Amino acid sequence: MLKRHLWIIAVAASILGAVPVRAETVTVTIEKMMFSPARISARPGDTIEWINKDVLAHTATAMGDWEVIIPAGKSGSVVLKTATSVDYYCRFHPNMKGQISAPAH
Ligand SMILES: [Cu+2]
Repeated sequence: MLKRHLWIIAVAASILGAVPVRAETVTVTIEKMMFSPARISARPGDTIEWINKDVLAHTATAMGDWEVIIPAGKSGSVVLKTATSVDYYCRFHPNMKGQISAPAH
């Protein structure tokens, strides 16, 4: 009986191990000229979505990599391609800064 239970656990573990990690969407709100939260963690394949609640347009710009323009009251998104940490800022308001870090393994 115990052997049978162990076999079921082993099968369940192998099935769970084979399921790829689902891509997630991480949302960042822009309000009062700030990214909130300013620091997020995300994996490659995850979508980062910025929701701009300000009456000004902003960007999320990772220098030399990607840029998302987020009009006033709108949202914009990017699919993360790299597993390294990325610093980004708003090109229109360079004091607005955010960071995307790789989750700890
Ligand atoms: Cu801005």
